[in-house]
This record gives sequence, C-alpha cells and structure tokens, in this order.
Amino acid sequence: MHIKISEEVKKALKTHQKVVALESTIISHGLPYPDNIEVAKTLESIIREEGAIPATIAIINGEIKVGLDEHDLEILAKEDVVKVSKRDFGYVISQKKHGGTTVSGTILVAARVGIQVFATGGIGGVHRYGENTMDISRDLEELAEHSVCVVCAGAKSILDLGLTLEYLETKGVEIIGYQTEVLPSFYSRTSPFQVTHRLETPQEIATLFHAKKTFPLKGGIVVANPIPESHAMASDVIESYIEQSLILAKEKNITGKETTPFLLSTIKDLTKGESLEANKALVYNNARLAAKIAIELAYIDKKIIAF
Ligand code: PSU
Ligand code: MN
Repeated sequence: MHIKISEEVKKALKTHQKVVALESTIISHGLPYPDNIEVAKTLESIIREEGAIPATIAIINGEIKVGLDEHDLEILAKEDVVKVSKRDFGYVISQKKHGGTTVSGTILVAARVGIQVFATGGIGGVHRYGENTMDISRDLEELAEHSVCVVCAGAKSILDLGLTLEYLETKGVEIIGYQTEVLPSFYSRTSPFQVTHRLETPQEIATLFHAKKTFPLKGGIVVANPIPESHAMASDVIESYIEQSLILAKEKNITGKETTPFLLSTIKDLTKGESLEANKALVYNNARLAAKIAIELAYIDKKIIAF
C-alpha cells in the first residue's frame, strides 16, 4: 500500500530520525471545532520548538498520509471523517474517504514507516464492564504488536483503569510513569493505581525503549505523563461527570466505536468546557515530552549525523 510521506518527514527519517507521530482521531472525533484545528497546529509547533519534526497521520481521500499540510488538517477538523482503527483501513482507502486514525491506527502506520515516538492525549483501554461487553480498544493490541513509545496522560476513567492495566500486563506492555509512580488519569494527576516503573528523565525513557527494542522484544511502551498541576481537575468532580456521561450512553444505547467519542463530548458539555482547557494543556505537555524522548532516542540509535 502506498503511504504518502511528506518531504520534511521523509528527510528527517532518512537522516536524524527525530520524528514524533501525532494521531488524527483527536482532531476528527476527540475535540470540537475550532479547538481541534488550534490543537492540531499547536502540537506541531511545540514539537518543532523542541527540535523534532511532527508527523500527523491520517487518511485523506483514501490516501494514507504521514505529515499533513494545513488543508489536510482543515478537512479533518471540519468534514465527514471516519474513525479508523485496523479494521477500517480497507474500507476508507477503497472508498476514498477521509479517516482520522486512532492511537491504534496511528501506531500501525508509524511502525510501517519507521517512526518510534508518538504523542497523544489519552489511550483507549478496557471499558467499564468490559468483562461483559468485551469493549477493549484496539489500541492495546497495536501497542502489544509494534515497537512504538506512546506518550499520554494516562487514560480517562471512562475506562476501567484496573482492567486496562491487567490487559497491558498480559500483553507485555509496560506503563512508565514520568516522574510519578501513580498512574495519572487524564484530567487528574492521580488514580488508585500504580504504574509499572517510574523513570525521571526523557533519556532514561529512551534508554529503556532502546533496551526493549534491541533485546529484542516485540511491542511498545506507554509513557504516562501527568497533566500539568496548573490545569489538573479535582478527581471527585470529574468522576461525577464521567458517571453521568456513562448513564447517558446507556440510556441512548451507544455502543462500539461510538462509545468513546460520545463520552468525550458529553463530558466536555457537562463541564461547560472546563475540561477542554485541561485537555489542551495535557496534550501539549505530552508533545513536549515526546519530542524530548525522540531526540534522546535518535542519539542512542546513533542516527544523528554530526552538524
Ligand atoms: N481518549 C481520549 N481522547 C481521545 C481518544 C481516547 O481521552 O481522543 C481517542 C483516541 O484516538 C483513541 C480512541 O485511540 O479514542 C480510542 O477509541 P476506542 O475506545 O473506540 O478504541
Ligand atoms: Mn471499543
């Protein structure tokens, strides 16, 4: 399958390798317009500021693209876009539709083109009551499959965080806490759960990733980076909104791939936008850390050519 890689990303991959992948479901389904376009652009500039190259991944008119232009971002932010995980690629490509790649869809493409570091807001996981509904995000499978370092702010407690950790353990994927031993839960810096291991610096994280990769062990790692203190929300407050949105989803019979986008937009409405600012702050924070890890990893991989 042809993947259209932008000239900038192609050059970076051939030389210094300091590249950070970004997903596009966050643009098409995760955030409302026009915040989504603002976030998409700001994420790219933060990664550049840190000295790495951003590579937002999506499907535009049936073509898989790595590294988007402004027009592509506008399409994702405004138009009718399919949420794409592994099972949706064939359909979206053959029907020449637009696709916003989830964490799982993005990992799949990033791995194919050789991008090792990826920044997002929150990963998908095992949904509450997942033991009955079997609603387990494809994100966890793709993490188990490909050698990618995914930086996130933990996972929203729309999920069952305990079951998500158990599932990741079974799949052999570690969650590295960045300067924390407590698993952050997206809007909040804490949760009742522990991460697998705590590390203090981007360099230590890159070294761990390199060790796993060269052992070699199949699969990625999750880096859990707590939301900045300035934007963290009280967990009991956000929890009550999450419970309300779960009740609404049940009443409206929302299932399958609609579940996560429905819960995200209901929480945003219930918090009257307060959660939106938190969401932006944490995803920017993740982009910054991902760029730092990508740069350290490039040194470790000895791909940096002396300038
Ligand atoms: N969690 C968030 N924001 C998001 C998502 C998850 O806090 O935007 C998106 C990501 O793209 C993730 C996807 O990969 O939802 C997971 O969807 P599902 O639960 O249907 O696998
Ligand atoms: Mn699901």
